[in-house]
Amino acid sequence: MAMSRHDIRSSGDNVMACLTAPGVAAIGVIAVRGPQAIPLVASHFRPVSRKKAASLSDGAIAPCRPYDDLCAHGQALVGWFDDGRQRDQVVIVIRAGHMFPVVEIHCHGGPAVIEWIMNTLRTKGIREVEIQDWLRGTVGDSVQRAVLAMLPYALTYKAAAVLLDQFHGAWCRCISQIEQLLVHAPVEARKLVARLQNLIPVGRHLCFPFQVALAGAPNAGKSTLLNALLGYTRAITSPQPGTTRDVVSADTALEGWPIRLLDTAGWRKTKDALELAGINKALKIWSEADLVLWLMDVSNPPVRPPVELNHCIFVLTKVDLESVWRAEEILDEGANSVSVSAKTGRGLENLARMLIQRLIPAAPEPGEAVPFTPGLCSSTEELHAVLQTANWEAARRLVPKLYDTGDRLLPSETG
Ligand SMILES: Nc1nc2c(ncn2[C@@H]2O[C@H](COP(=O)(O)OP(=O)(O)O)[C@@H](O)[C@H]2O)c(=O)[nH]1
Ligand SMILES: [Mg+2]
Repeated sequence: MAMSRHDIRSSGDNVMACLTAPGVAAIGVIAVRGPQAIPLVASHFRPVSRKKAASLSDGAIAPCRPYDDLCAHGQALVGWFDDGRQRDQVVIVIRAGHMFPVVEIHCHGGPAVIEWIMNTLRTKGIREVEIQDWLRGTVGDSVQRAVLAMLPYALTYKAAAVLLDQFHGAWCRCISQIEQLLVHAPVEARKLVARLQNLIPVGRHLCFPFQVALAGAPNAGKSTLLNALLGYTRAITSPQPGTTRDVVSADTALEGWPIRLLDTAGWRKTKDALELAGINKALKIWSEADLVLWLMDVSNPPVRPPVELNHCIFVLTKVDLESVWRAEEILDEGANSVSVSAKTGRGLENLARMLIQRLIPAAPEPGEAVPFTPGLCSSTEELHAVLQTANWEAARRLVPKLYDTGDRLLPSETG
């Protein structure tokens, strides 16, 4: 049972957390922290003598002086975790922590060994805590803590790079600059906050993909385009059936940003109950998506969307076939459109580029500050709105909120 956040902060308890993900793995890491962490772990640790460390496979056990050894901070010690009946080869690493030292037990992975070691430590009164609470006790800087909690969920290398930039100070430097500018040059501060505001779409999709719905009449070419886009990006993750049998989703990356493609039911006027259910589901997905690709088959009479779509690109499909209509006759002037053939691949690169431009009008530069948690995104929006009214005093009062990453760090789907 994990402790509540309140407990870990208010007490000098001995606590532990498994730092590695549950599941099958060669190595697992259990970390213990607290005033008694070293002697409690030491009571189950049998080190290999330094002389014999080279011949670890002998199973040699050194005369036991583990406590002294463990007290030599910063060391890695090779030996066994031993409960008197069973033992596992481990490496113990001691690191200086925030207030208390941290003892890491690097053991064999997989749920069984980890659970056995953690159970043994539980009998010593060491209590398990959630990873976020663990970080609260070991990493002093709240922005760095938030990054560490999110990093395992980063969906692409670019997303991870953005998070690491914030870990290395990009966010805090930017906020302190805004703070200073608000005193001497508030108009400049407003420009910086406007830039942060533009980066919110990126910040909201580091651990959660942009949702792009494929929509249009039956036979418009939706499923074929989905496959072509996945093939084009060469990053197929297995398409999974959605909650209804007519929504298929697949995750991919376009230009390094995480994208979820949603293939929705073909739209047409119908009285068939089953088909209507699929269409109603599709309508909901279109309204919630970050972007809808409305597909129109150029080789058949055009079918326009039945509802107003806020974020939409018109995709003229099957352009390898003879067209029976022309875009300028059908689409409003200024409508975003692109012609593709999923069969020949023509236009796919253009479509991918246009799609990313629409989703991410502003991409961060390396090392740039990005509001990277839901809390920081909403505080940025709030500050941006106040700065638009030129109320500098109110803006100054809001700045401390931009150091608070908030508690909810991940969208519920991944969290
Ligand atoms: N010539 C040609 N045929 C296509 C293209 N894209 C799809 N099709 C064909 O159009 C039909 C319907 O495609 P499909 O992707 O199943 O449409 P959906 O109902 O919108 O998912 C299939 O026979 C596809 O092979 C294309 O770019 N060129
Ligand atoms: Mg289909």
